Amino acid sequence: MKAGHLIKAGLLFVLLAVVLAACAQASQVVNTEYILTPAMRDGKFVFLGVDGDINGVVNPALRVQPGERITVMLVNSGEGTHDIVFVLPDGKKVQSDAVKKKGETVSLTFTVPHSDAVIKYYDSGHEKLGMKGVLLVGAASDSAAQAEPAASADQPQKPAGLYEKELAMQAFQKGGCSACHVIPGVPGAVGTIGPDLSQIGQAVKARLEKGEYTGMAKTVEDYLTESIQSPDAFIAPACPTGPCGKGVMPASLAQSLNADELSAIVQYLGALPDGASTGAAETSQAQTAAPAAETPALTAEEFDWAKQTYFERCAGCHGTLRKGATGPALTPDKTLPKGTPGLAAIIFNGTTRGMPDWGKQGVLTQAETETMAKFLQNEPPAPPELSLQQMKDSWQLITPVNQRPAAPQTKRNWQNYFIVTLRDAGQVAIIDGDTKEIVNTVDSGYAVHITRMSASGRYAYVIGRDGRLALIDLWMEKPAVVARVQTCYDARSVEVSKYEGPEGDFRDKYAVTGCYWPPHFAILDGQTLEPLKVVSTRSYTVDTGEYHPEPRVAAIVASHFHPEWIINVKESGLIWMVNYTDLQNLTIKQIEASKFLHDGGLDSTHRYFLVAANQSNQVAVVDLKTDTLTSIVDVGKVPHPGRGVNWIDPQFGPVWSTPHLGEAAVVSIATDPDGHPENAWKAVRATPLPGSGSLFIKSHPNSPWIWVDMTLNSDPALARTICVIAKADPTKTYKCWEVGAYGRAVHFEYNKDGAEVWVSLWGDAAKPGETGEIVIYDDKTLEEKARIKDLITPTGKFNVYNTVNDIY
Ligand code: DHE
Repeated sequence: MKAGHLIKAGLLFVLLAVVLAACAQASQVVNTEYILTPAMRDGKFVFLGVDGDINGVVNPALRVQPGERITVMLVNSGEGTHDIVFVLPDGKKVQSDAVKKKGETVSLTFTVPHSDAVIKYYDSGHEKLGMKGVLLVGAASDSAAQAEPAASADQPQKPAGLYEKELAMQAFQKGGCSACHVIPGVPGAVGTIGPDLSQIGQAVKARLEKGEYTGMAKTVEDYLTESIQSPDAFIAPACPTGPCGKGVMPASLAQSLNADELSAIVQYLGALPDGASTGAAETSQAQTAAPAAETPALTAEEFDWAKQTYFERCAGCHGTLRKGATGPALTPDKTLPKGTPGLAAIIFNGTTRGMPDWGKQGVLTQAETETMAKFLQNEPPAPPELSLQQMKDSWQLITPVNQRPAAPQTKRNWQNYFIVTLRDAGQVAIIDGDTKEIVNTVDSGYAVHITRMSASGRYAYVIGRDGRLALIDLWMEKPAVVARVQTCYDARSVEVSKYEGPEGDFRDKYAVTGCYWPPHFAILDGQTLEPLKVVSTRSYTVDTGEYHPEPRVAAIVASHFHPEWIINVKESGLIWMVNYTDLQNLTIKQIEASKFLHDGGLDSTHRYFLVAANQSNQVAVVDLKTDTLTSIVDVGKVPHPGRGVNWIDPQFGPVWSTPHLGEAAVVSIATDPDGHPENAWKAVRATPLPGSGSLFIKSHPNSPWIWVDMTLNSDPALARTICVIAKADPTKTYKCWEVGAYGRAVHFEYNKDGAEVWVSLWGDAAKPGETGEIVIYDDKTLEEKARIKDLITPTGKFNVYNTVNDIY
């Protein structure tokens, strides 16, 4: 039996079963049955009749007698979502459920009117694209159907005077295609999410001839139409950053285009590579024919939701004023040309350069991604400033210094405590590294970011994304918050004064917070958190000297060579050496480095500080003894070291390494100008990883391993996979494995003696049993030792001893 016959036999069998079931329930007998299936004809989606006298007929006219009961079955023989709707003469609609997968069937049974009538039927998602026909009751004739108007009000005709290519330009613009694809001749079409379409016409022809294509189309036009209407019918093999994935191209795109626009796009792409609009006249026409779309409107409620969600999810990478940093700028000049569908596609699917797939993760729905896309095309609202007085007003001294213990009250080994961020709970857990018991859980700021310890280790400083800082006294029997303050509305970093030497003893004296908004840092009393001074970081960029209204404070690290903090100002690319000996006469030395400074750490001697300039794909090195720039080293795409890792490479000597968000590799920079001058400050080795999306790396001087995650990889299995690299053979990973069956593996920390490694499995706060856990490994054997379960989205873990002593 031929495949077609098999399908038909199967369809009839299913139909019979459905009809029998319907008969059993219905009081009336079904007189007429039809089977329809979606198909592609001449570049359009249609209903195709199956069996009987409508077999093979496109959008067949179905016939019934007045008052009859009819069953229509819809079989999804391809991909894409379809349904069928009948509009009865009284305006009532009879609509089937949707069929979403190949082979899925649905049927409708209803009674037609008792007099002659013409009843329209259509697919609710594909009517405009050609899926429509009529059901003729009694003597009603086809001519009524054929007399349908050529285009309805919501299906505009090609605007008068617009040529095919201009129409295609307008359609590309409307569909937001340039956000994801390279399309020659289309202004701004340099996207890297979807396949490069430069040669698409030719490529499709070859694909159809070779037989590697699996969709329903037979011609280049049908293939291209199908790829827009049913994007997952065939997944192109290669996207710019790896294999293309299912669900990336938005299935809703076809609905935003009318039939002429769709056809114009198909004709344009089908003619590539030869038919691109390359002529200057055409291009300029195209540019004028594709004016920036109108700013989409939002209701006040949508705007407030988007503003809050943007702050919570997006501002960290794109900036409060959306000027761009870790992520690209999102000002209306950049977002309007992409349009709502293009932006929504990126927000839903993410990118391999580190943009999370908010839709796929289930954080945002399709409708929410569209609301966010609209918000991004509006001017960013400017948030308020925060004065020193306002900081003072927020300050709460819960336990004054003289009421705190004079010596540790606890018998526990408090220097082996881990302060663990419970991100979505807005809390930190203080976990005893010896017994693995949770000693206490305390409230801190919203979406807690990092913890740093005072130089003595006694105090933990916990900063939330909302700029709220909590001070925890670890000497208490049950460690508790002894002071709180808010110094920013949006923050990522906190550090303490650690210097002790000829220039004074500043241990446990000051704390400093680094703010994203307002762009400033604030100096506080280290024991009480009383705000003492605020300094704005607004200034000019290192490259073009352009004024930047929002240069945010990224990593802050305390120098051991001078009483100074190294304050990394992200957007300006300046590293500020802030000397804290005299706050009234503050001295700041500005070192010109590279834009988009983010996170970094010290080398093993603590003399050099290495910081990722992430969107510059560089690492800047500063000599903390001389307070001068040592070098700027090119590394891979979007380095993200955390504090990095120090180890001895068998070939190149002492090195510091970083993984990357945008590249599947750990890159090592030689850090020993005295012992290995020929290699110093060069990227000497790249160790390949199975995937990109790494956030953190960690090692310990006693360990033979380097541990690395791939937290933001879009493949869920890789996102929960960690790898170790053997220091003895750093040419490849030694072993990679999945830490759990859900979530994302993120961030490592050693216990005090370097025998154990703690890894977070970052889950979903809304899913009991999968909220997250910490998995503890024996560092020698790599065997799992324990799991601390049911933690709410655990992320960073900071061991008191290792944090005080900058061990990584
Ligand atoms: Fe972080 C460090 C900024 C997202 C967990 N993160 C840092 C530092 C900065 C920073 C500037 C260095 C602080 C220092 O050393 O003083 N982080 C940002 C962002 O701007 C970004 C990209 C986006 C955002 O919206 O916040 C961001 N960070 C995250 C996360 O999504 C992580 C994984 C979980 C979370 O907190 O939401 C996360 N960041 C961390 C951790 C550190 C960190 C655990 C400290 C690493 C260490 O070992 O020192």
